[in-house]
Amino acid sequence: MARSALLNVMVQAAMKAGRSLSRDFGEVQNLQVSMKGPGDYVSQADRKAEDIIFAELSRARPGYGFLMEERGAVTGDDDQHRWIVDPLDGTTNFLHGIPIFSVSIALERQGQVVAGVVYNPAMDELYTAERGGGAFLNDRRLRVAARTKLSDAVIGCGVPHLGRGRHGNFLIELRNVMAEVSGIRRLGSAALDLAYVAAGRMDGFWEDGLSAWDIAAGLLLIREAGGFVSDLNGGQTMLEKGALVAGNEAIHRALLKTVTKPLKA
Ligand code: 2AM
Ligand code: CA
Repeated sequence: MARSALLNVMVQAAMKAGRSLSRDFGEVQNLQVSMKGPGDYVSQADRKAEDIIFAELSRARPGYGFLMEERGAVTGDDDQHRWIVDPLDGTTNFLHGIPIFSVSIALERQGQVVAGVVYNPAMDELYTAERGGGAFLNDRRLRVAARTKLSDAVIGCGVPHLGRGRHGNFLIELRNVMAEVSGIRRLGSAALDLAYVAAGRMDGFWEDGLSAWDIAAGLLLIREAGGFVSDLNGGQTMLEKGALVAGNEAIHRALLKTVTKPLKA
């Protein structure tokens, strides 16, 4: 599969950061048993991965702006282009030695995501998409799953945790969804959740409380794999509001309706 020069730049950056994360992940597993625990080590791994991506992308495309999880917004001379980067999505998994984490890099051109890369270094799975060019897992073209009934569907979600709001809302959503579907999964990396929907591994996904860097690349993967994504009102504010529902056309429609169904007394 031939990749564009732009996508190559993104893939190189993601894989280089991924190699750094893989080395640190091995060490985190050794630190699990120590008294201090791996917390500080993980923050360092995260920052190191972000520094690698920042250096690689700045060198390849000087002037482009950035939105990064650790650095925040960095404006560049070129106001048409912005990288949206999460160097380590699935930090809690990484910290606990669970190999479900990823690097997520998206490129926005004039406010529209035109390219996206999600890389899981522990499984060496590289997801790529360019607007109009389809979505790929390594060299294989992706297509969202074809199941149309929620009763056959495996649906991913995020679960709010300590210090994050909306616990009550989430319980209502979960109660609505679990009554209708074949299974629910919670991977812990929103970028990978979206990649899994693009790959047809999960039939749909919903989550709230996310940031643009968690989802920018994954949204493009799903669209380029023929899927549908919206916010919880059926609109397109996912990057601004951090809430989304995804699936193929039928699952997206049914899941959106189910997630937002008012709770019966
Ligand atoms: P993170 O690992 O980069 O923090 C899990 O449901 C998803 O929520 C992950 O993609 C996770 O990204 C994201 N998330 C955003 N803010 C978070 C936070 N404060 N704590 C844990 N997960 C968070
Ligand atoms: Ca994240």
